Amino acid sequence: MTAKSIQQFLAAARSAVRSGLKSTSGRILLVTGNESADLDSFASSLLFAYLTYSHAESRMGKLNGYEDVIPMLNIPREEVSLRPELHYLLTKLRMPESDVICKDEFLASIDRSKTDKVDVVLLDHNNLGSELGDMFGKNVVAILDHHTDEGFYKSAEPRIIAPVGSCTSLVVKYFDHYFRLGPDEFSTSDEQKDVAWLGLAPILVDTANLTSKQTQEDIDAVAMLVRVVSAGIAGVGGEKEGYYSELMAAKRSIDSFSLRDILRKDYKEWLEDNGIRVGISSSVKSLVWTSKKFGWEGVKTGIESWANERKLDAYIFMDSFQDPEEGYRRDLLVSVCSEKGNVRVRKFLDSAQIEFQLEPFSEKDCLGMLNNDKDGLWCFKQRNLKASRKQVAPLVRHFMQE
Ligand SMILES: [Mn+2]
Repeated sequence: MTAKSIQQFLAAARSAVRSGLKSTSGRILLVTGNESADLDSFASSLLFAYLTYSHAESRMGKLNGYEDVIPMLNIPREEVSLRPELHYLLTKLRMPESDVICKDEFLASIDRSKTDKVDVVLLDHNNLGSELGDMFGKNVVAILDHHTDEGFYKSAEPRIIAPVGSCTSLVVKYFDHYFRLGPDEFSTSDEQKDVAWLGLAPILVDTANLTSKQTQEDIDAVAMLVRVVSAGIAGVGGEKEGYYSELMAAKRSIDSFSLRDILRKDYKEWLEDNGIRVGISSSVKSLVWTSKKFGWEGVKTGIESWANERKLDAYIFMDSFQDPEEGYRRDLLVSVCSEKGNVRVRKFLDSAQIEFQLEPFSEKDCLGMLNNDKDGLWCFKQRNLKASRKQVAPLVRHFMQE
């Protein structure tokens, strides 16, 4: 692999995967984000892969000597179209969507009997999922993440797990020698600018343009990246805001999606040791919007068939959106999907009602979405606005593990 710009790097990795990683004799470094494959997972893994690859010599023996460094999107190819914000970002960066390497393509390219040739870097998660975990769980060599530490892969180096707004901020900090401009540096190359735009996207989206969940690391990373993208350009200032609104508009443009697409678009699932399986979808459109579009009966049936398809014991749908009257809002739908899930979900609800300040829908909002104890299906307005899936998942998993 030889490449200079990040576009060339991705194209070279893609072509190595196309021609078959089976045939490479050297070692392979797989760099992957989590299965939601959101902008943070995409950008953090691509940035980490590119900067590791292009700075291999200068990192003093860390993570070098790999024949191929492969950034991988942790979803099958057919799910890429569910991410309009990714499409927007790729277009802005002049990267063909077909250059992105998806999980099914990577797995088809390697020799599955020689998985010890592959080392893995985890970005934006710290526990490799079941299928990849079985294959590469022993080979995790580095982790940068901002989820709850599940305590695996203790020998990974670096192993940085910190509660920042966006995992990408950790990558920017880790490679700050690439992004930090000296006091006398007033210009940056177009290559560097593209890399900085890539880094900015998830940090702005995850922190709502530095207004929510941002930590000092996110603020520092944005400041550093903005200096890179605006270096040498006179009279700038507004691009960050424009970029953020375009990313958000792209992310919300899911009007043509089917309900199944909405449920699987930003979805995470956990299989506990006791065999209990729980899934959580996040949506950028409200439960009321979804219910208006598909009808409440349609939503219920859709959830039921998704739960059947995924063999779930419990299912949660979370939304976050701007309400014209109430401002930023969140809702939580909780559903029992099996006998085994029943007691556990109810125990979770007892805790969740307090922890996440859940409030039943009022008659005027509910569009038939009445809580139904008999069906094991409940909808709430979530008044604790800080609790995203990062907080909801550990709590529901705690009760599923019992
Ligand atoms: Mn993330």
